[in-house]
Amino acid sequence: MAHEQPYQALDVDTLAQRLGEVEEVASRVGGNPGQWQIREVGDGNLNLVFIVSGSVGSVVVKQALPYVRMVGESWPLPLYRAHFEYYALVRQAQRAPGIAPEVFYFDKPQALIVMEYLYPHTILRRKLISGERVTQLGETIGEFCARMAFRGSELSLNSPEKKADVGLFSGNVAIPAITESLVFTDPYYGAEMNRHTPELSPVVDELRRNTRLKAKVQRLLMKFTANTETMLHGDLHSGSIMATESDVRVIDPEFSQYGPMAFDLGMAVANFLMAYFSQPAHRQASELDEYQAWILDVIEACFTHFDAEFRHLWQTERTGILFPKALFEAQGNSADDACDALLEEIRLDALAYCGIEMHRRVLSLAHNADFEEIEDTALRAKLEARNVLMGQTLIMEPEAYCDLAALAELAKTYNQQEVL
Ligand code: SR1
Ligand code: MG
Repeated sequence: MAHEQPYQALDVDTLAQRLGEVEEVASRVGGNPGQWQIREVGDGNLNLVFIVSGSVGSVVVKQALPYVRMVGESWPLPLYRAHFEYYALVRQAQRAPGIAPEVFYFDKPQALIVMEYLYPHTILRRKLISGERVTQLGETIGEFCARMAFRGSELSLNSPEKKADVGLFSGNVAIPAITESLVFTDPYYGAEMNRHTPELSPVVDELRRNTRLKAKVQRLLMKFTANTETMLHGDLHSGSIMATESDVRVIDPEFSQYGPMAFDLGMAVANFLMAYFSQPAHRQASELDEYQAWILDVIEACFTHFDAEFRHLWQTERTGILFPKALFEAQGNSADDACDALLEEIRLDALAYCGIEMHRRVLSLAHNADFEEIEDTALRAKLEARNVLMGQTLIMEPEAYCDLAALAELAKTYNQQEVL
């Protein structure tokens, strides 16, 4: 059996033989494993991903590699990250049912997870680059973030259970370290693995001279490292979302950790904004305005549905030690103002995390295809500059853009700005 063997990376030639006897896999794929069609489709930064198809159906097999795939063996990365991805998938299924792929089989020593093949879903980032619309995109992501934020916190969970889970996830030390450096620190100085579009240099140099900005980002990093409010997805970019025209799913929670409630929301919105700013390179003038307006609607829906779902859960599922009903409703006091104040704080932090994610995707190691696929580097730099400057504004003065109309206006203003 595969799980009794020492770790070995799978490949298209060995997968059927190694997983063909695993009942949970064989029954879902069907037929003779020797005749399974197997494709390696991993285009992410870290892992192997196979689609395995047979006479009954298809599954996805995801296996961690003991190093960072996009860099190579010179950057080792512990296999145990797959355990945490599995734990996160199980918790997502409980806390926000129907969004994460269903897990069929997990093999800890092999660091592999066999899960639902999402079809005909495709990666959201590709859809946004090619100008497709997805119904209920912002609504679904906003609700997902709210459910995960609320139900993974001590607003809802019982305290011993939540504290034990924080203890469990604190074993995942390698993965947060990547976020701490690549997201929060490297963009703001000439770190070794950084790269950016050469023509963007004047904007980058100025950004890196902004000491107040760096200090603000480090304060947010303090919050990120010290605050274990809820279980995060941890890497909620548009490559971690798959969709059809009308169905939205969230994949790849291997960067999961306990952290601030605002983080996933901010990261998702940043990726919508990067899609927005990159559009002039991907759309004909005739469809550009309408498509960009749609992306701004997605962002608004994401925030408003986060708030609406969070308020709903506040009313209906507030069973933890935080803001107990005994202290409010049972005393004849409404807890609504307390909820509003918390939501305002979450939005402020989400806007600042959003700004940081907008920076790291053009200044640090792992870039977004939205900008990266723009071949004309002068045009790419011009669009990236708008994105970088809006990110800076969001980090420096998030209070000015809590109002969603003001946020949309800010994006439109930068979208018109000739920076380079
Ligand atoms: C070395 S890993 C680089 C990035 O890929 C993942 O998707 C995360 O976003 C991480 O920061
Ligand atoms: Mg990923």
